[in-house]
Amino acid sequence: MSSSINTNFKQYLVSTKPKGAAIPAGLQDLLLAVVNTCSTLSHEVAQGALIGLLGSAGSGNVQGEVQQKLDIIANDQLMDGVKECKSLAGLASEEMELPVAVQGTGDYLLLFDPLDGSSNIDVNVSIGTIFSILKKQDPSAPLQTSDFLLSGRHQVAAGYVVYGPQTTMALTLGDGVVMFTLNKETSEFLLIKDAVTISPSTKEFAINMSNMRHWADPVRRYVEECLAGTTGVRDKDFNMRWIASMVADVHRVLSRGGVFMYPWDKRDPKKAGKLRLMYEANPMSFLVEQAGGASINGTQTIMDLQPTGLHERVSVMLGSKEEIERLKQYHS
Ligand code: AHM
Ligand code: MG
Repeated sequence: MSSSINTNFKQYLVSTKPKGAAIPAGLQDLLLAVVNTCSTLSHEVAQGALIGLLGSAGSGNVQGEVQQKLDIIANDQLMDGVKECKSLAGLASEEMELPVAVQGTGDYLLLFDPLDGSSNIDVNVSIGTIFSILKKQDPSAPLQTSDFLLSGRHQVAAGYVVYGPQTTMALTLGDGVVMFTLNKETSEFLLIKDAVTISPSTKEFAINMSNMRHWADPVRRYVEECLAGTTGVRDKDFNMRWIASMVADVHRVLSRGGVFMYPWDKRDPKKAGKLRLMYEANPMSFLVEQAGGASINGTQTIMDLQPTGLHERVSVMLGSKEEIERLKQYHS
């Protein structure tokens, strides 16, 4: 990749050659449609109460979670923004029970969490959109749910847009990670970082500590050792952060290293975790791996998991490689 800082997103798509090959025109179209929609969403998120966007929608989604107005608005806008894309065969969203066929004969499948960090919308804390793109194995066959059930290794692109003090996108096309920031005056995403890398070691971790009593022993051991700092086996003091928007927590990990965990816990032993494999864990794992980090569910690499359902949940531990290796060792 050889794009210069301030290249806009469209210029980047045309000029970059991941693994030496130009990005197929159909994939460029789809990425542009997603990113243009996120630009519109960013302007709306910034208006919040002024345009009546805050508060609950009074409905629930397929996961039994209460939907916020913005969850539904973001979902509808993303569907609308990509529906004319000729290269898109179908899409699936965290907010909808079933996938939707789009052109029927396109090559690509789009999965998204339209508005990640829903609990932060009304308190003006960073939220975001996460997306993952797969190649449909048989473009001519009618769309089925099973078309989407491919491991994370099949992703051809993944990214997120975080709506924070700045609106910033991280993207991978399988050859490193780049970041763009939205110029709100021109509505253009401009390249700000090429070759994003996560340092292998860190002194920062992120987990919802209020769940501590429910954790499995390896997670408890890991966090207790971090908390012991220089008085314990780690012999260094750790800092803790928890934004409760995966998109913002992972953005911090990509920006300055760290570990992010939302592990399986004992509250509901049958539930694999809180986060969704297809809409959250896979795209974030692709970004993290491409930036030199690692991502596991405790014992297995997330991107190697064979999905069994569109809305499947998974235990997630991702970030700086040395820490993830340590967590894996504690689980073995
Ligand atoms: P959402 O997609 O409904 O917003 O839920 C996922 C979010 C993640 O962004 C975040 O890591 C987690 O839920 C926060 O959970 P908690 O409220 O337990 O801290
Ligand atoms: Mg989410």
